[in-house]
Amino acid sequence: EAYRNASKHIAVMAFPFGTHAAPLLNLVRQLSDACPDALFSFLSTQQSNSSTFPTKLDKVKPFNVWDGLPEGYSFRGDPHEPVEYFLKAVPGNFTEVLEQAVAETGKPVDCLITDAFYAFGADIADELNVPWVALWTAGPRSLFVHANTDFIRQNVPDNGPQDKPLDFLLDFSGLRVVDLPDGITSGDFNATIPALLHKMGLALPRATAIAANSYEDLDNTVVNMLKSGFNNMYLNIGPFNLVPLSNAALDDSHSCLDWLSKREQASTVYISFGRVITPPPHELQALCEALEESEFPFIWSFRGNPDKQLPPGFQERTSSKGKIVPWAPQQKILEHPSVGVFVSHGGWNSVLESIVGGVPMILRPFFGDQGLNARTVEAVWGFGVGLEGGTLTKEGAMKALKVALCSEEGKKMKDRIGVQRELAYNAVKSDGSSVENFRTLLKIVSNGLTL
Ligand code: U2F
Repeated sequence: EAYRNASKHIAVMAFPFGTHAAPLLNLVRQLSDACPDALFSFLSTQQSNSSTFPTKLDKVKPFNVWDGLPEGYSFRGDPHEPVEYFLKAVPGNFTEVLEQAVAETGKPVDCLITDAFYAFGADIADELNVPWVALWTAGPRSLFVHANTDFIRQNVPDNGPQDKPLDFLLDFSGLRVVDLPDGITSGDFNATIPALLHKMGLALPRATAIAANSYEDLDNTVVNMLKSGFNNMYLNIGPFNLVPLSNAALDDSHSCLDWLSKREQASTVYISFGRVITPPPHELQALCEALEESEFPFIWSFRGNPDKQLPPGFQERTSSKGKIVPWAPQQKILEHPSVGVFVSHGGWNSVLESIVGGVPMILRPFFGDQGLNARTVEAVWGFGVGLEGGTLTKEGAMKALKVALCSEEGKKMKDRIGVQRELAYNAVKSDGSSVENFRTLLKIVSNGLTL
């Protein structure tokens, strides 16, 4: 019924893995609230839709696209495998269902919103003659290196030193070749994800607008370079963690907040390596030894089975000081006054949540943008510490914990992140830059404006 009275039909194509579809759906819900005469068709896999759609939404309708998995497929533990299959099925799986959505609604598409990963969004939007809006769910710096991959390759010699500074790029001199995502200057350029991101970088200048989960004052030089590369239509509309929280983000079924309230101010270590990563056994061992010996209280959101993967006896010996849980309300934890440091993989959402909580970081990056985020936090923004050699050792972890929790440098980090915290809050005030950028985005989406 709602469909018949709608004046606009906006199609949305989500990337159904990791922390991608949920922030896109949140954005769509905000756009829908601000533009009540529009209908949104949200295309993702059945699995992704069923976990991201909380309840039935009035003007946002989920459509399931094929996940690309061969018949009878069973997951064998490699998280990359379903992604590879899915990416073999795009864009055909999307365009097929898009036709269905148009037939069902009786309305042609007025605007296309996609995850920025989908370079094919440019072609589909061209064909339909509608604006293409892309959402980049990570930070500006990682987007910048994907948009400038060819230039970076020209400036980094093959097999050159990994510690070479990226000083041929403005405001990158604190970063090194080794901090770049795999597949920019090293690794297999033709592997699925590097090839996808390279294509994305080449296609994004064709987008009517690119929205991103950040704010103007964080990494301003890089933001300005992105704007000039993207026809001034690079729009920071974050941090998304300052908009209302999802149920998963509030899930405190293991009573972490209550536990934290019994700790002293800024005393506790929060540990999480994101939604997928468990560090290798020797690093888990090293971190456990560091925690046990340094005796700081800790909460650890652990992916995997702690009984099998942590050293024997560790949980019993630390039970008065530590709490290990399969899921934690991370944002709430980082905003809790008892938390003093965040041991993290450097995922973009974690960086933003640390900023909003005002908690300095210890970084152990693993893949993708994490190395870039980690090094930027440490060397450019100065509110976190890396680890010697880039991995967790007992001595390295103990040193980093002491720096963050009980040193002058730790206090300075806390001050610096406090400044960012304020800037982040300012960005989402009613006259803040992220809110203004959202209004610009809304005009494009609701009026079907093209460049
Ligand atoms: C991928 O990152 P992840 O999803 O692994 O990591 P984050 O970007 O840091 O996001 C993790 C989110 O999960 C939440 C946490 C973050 O919002 O608050 N969470 C929680 O609420 N409770 C828990 O116990 C554990 C996590 C990728 F690996 C990164 O490199 C990218 O930067 C990122 C964004 O594209 O996606």
